[in-house]
Amino acid sequence: MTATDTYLLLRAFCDELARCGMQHACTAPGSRCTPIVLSLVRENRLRCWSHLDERCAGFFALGAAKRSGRPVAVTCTSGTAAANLAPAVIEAHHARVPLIVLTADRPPELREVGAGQTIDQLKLYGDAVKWFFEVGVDQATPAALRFIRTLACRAYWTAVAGPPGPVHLNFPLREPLVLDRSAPLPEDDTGRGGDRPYVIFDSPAPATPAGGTHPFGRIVIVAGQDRDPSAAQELARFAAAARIPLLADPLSGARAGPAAIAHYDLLLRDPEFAAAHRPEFVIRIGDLPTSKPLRAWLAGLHSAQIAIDPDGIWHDPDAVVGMRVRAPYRSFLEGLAGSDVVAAPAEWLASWRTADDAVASAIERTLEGWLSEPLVARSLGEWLPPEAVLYVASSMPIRDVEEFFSAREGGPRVLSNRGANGIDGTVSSAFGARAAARAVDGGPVVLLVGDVALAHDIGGLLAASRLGLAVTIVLLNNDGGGIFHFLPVAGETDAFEEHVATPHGLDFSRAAALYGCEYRRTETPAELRAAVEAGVAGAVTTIIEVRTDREENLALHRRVADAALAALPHPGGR
Ligand SMILES: Cc1ncc(C[n+]2csc(CCOP(=O)(O)OP(=O)(O)O)c2C)c(N)n1
Ligand SMILES: [Mg+2]
Repeated sequence: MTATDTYLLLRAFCDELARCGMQHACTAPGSRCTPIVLSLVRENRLRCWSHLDERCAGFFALGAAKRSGRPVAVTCTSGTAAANLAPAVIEAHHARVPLIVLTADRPPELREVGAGQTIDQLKLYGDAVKWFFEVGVDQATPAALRFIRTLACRAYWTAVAGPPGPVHLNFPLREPLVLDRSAPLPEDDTGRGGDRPYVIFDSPAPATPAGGTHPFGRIVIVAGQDRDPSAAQELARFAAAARIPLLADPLSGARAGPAAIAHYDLLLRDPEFAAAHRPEFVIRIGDLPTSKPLRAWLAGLHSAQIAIDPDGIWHDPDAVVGMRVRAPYRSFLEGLAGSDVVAAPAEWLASWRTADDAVASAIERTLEGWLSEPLVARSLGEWLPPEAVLYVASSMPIRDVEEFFSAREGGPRVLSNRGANGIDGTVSSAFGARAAARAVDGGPVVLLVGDVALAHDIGGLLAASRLGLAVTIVLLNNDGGGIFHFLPVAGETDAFEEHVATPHGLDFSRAAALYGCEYRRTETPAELRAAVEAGVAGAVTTIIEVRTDREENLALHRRVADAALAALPHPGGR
């Protein structure tokens, strides 16, 4: 096996990835990965994004794959470099995001003999990948070229089909790792004509589901994160036409229209409301929303519950779902719309609607005037245009978006790493979404992030200057993990501040300076709006900091919940 063989095979491999539809790849530097990096970079149909840090590279690829809906390749060298991709691979597994991980490795004769930068990379990511394959790179015979072309297609289609997810190919590579410049790569005519992939993968459209009981009477739809935002508008229209309350997480894209119940998280904290609005039938679409009151309410219902998911995934922590439909929900809705389903009684939706509107007014009144964490989340939902992506960090940002976003036609697309709920890699994911957005529709990307999450992935900011990508970062800086004040651990005062809340005192304007970003500090809603509008219209990454106080934030959330409760009608008195 010579360098020519290695490069011939890898060129065919990358050619097939591009033919299948891949647009983006991420690289990280090293010696052993040189042939893979160079082959990806030299494939003109791929846009290769260079990273210093493999953890950032992995999350950047994840964000790009989420935004584009297509697999993204990520490569790195051997050793702990490959281990640094693990968090992104795990998130991709849980969130069903197609990634193709290409790790370089030592050849067999250099394993377990003390060679440098060598660890056991076989099945390194365990069950978090859909498929692992050790690629025996050999002589580039026509048979081997056909094999590697098939392998690339198999990796691509495996990542997208069924539940999408990550696949891992490990490439043992022998020196020399660069080509002899005097010998150009020979032609290779093993590819198919017409730029077609070597293997086309066809999965038949799923049949419209049959069997089970048709939904009836007092129905609610609960819509969580879904991969197909285009179907969300249809869902909102369907719910409105059928007068079905639509409890839609902003991650579903369906929090819009007259049936959208935006504030279910607050409504369902009222035991009287929750009891009086028990449905006869629940249709669950996409992932389960984060809201604890919603989850608890669903768990305590005795209604029929049906879950619709394109992959038939078994998400049901409380074991209450009685029927699973494996189909995109669009085809389920078509089936329902064409059936003799009787629309829910008019007063059913009206009662939800009145309550939701009352809570919305209570929120407005309570948040008015000053810049708080909930107001920032709510305002971004109202200000951002439909072509924008709002990438939301885990912890309080995603909860505030779920609790406070109002229903709106044409709001931003909301993305978040909710597969494993990590606060890691958030900055890199947002930059990845920005990279893919440029190819999709050019819309801006805004990141809503807490200070600990930003500090955790501060290296992700390097993408701003190195890769020329602009993300508007709205930083909620409460100097620590504000979320923990909502938990019983907040009472453990001997260790809480130092070991749980973890204040750090970081001055993020210095991080902005280090990474070549703009920086603004805003104190009022008007200032924030001006800064966000300037940020999304501009071509540079800006960190817009809003300082808040963790204790005050807890108190404000309680005041909003009290105001919401007081705004709801309580016929029996309270
Ligand atoms: C990788 C990872 N480590 C730790 C956690 C646990 N965790 C959840 S929220 C949080 C604090 C986040 O703080 P910040 O980003 O400032 O948001 P805030 O809670 O203030 O809204 C931590 C450490 C996690 N989810 N993921
Ligand atoms: Mg914080």
